[in-house]
Amino acid sequence: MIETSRIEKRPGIMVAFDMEDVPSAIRLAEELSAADGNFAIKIGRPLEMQTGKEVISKVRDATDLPIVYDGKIADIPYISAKIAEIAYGAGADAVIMHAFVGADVMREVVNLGMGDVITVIEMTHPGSVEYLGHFSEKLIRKTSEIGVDGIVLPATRPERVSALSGLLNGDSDSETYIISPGIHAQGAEPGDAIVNGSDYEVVGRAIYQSEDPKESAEQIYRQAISRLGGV
Ligand code: FNU
Repeated sequence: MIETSRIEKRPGIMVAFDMEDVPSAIRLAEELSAADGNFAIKIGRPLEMQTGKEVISKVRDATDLPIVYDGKIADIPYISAKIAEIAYGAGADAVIMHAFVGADVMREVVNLGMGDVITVIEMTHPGSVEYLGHFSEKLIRKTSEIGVDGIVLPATRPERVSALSGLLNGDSDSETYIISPGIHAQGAEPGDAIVNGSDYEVVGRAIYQSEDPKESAEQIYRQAISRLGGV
């Protein structure tokens, strides 16, 4: 089945919705729809746990921006696909799952054909490379083979974004987009990942905890894009 991704492979900001207050999430979704820049929304577990899948539907009703459900799915194939199916059914365009759980789990979720699949290759925190660091190259090759739509690489380690995105982009036809958390609250600066080959920088606290989240999102977008030069 050929499906068109709603998440375009071009530089942008994916705003992490980890606030625990549903009305403020809906408000920010509405505001971001009118914001200047390329934005997507990522709904994390702290927000999801407030109401369950309904919050995905409520955000869906509030905006046309792409919505990613960040459940970091990591279970057996049947359960992983079930979680993904519920998230897509509620209105998510994409789900985030772990790659380390294995090719069988990734295939099961991809084969649903209900939306994008984004796999976590390497995380932003130091412990991510403590045990699994050596597997990132292997995981990228496997995800490319399976045909996932997007991957997660850490803005906190720009040199890894550069090296690992190079593996993906070695295949010049690659449509796989890269999303990179770690901006501000975890120490990276806007643009650190994008200049190294990432497409979306994921930003949570620096936006939703700021006084004017829409303005902060637009400002971070401008800062990241300006580092590409001449845009
Ligand atoms: P902020 N996130 C992350 N690191 O931070 N999905 C990863 O390696 C990863 C993620 C998410 O620090 C995290 O769950 F795979 O407040 C949170 O939603 O800007 C967001 O990215 C970062 O939030």
